[in-house]
Amino acid sequence: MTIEQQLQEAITRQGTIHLTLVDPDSQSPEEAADIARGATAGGTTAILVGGSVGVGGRGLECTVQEIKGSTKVPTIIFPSDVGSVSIAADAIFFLCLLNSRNVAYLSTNQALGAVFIKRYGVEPLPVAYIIVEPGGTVGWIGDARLVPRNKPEIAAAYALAGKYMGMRWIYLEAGSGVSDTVPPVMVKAAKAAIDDTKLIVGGGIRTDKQAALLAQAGADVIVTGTAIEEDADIENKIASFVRAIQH
Ligand code: 1GP
Repeated sequence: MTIEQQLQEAITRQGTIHLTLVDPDSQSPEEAADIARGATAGGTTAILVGGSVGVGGRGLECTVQEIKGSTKVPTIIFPSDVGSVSIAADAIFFLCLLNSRNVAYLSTNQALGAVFIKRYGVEPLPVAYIIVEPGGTVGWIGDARLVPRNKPEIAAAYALAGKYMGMRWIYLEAGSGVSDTVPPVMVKAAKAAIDDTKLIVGGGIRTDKQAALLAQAGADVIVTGTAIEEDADIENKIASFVRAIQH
């Protein structure tokens, strides 16, 4: 079974699934492996590895290898550009940043990375990436024309465009560590537009309540990173997210 099929199946089983984001720039590879171990015990479905700044090279490869040695769930690259691709990973979010002004994030990095991931057998998952205010670091680096928080219909239009371009996953991103998540009403509008295409939501999710509201609004996948970095009891923190979003 492909990684994509595994995720799809987990969504069918659990309603909404949780993915844990590990930023290789935030800790040592061994500490990253501890996070992955705790997250797996807590019931996360996969580990995403990525970050906007300082990700690449040997540090990234070592982090992916340590994580892979510590968990049975898939390890998926969440890239910022072609430099953050690891050949040790199981799969990669093959992102197109739909609301970027910069062709590098629309197709150039993708062209440079495609040959590489084919050669090393990393499974690509086609993801339309849409950045919403406040957008955080990724909004700035990705040169995104941020979707205004009070314009759910714009997010829905981008989400539908992503679906019609053939992406099987649509990702609404508010930015890592930001103070406000994507508004639930925006998630609801995007999900209504794309029907059975899967919707991923991340950025600023710190509490079970926030995660539950986003799941109820239509998120198929909830991503958290910062909340886990900030909590000493990773297993329990993830377990409570997983409980909150199941339906
Ligand atoms: C993934 O960028 C997010 O979409 C992660 O955000 O670090 O705020 O959980 P947090």
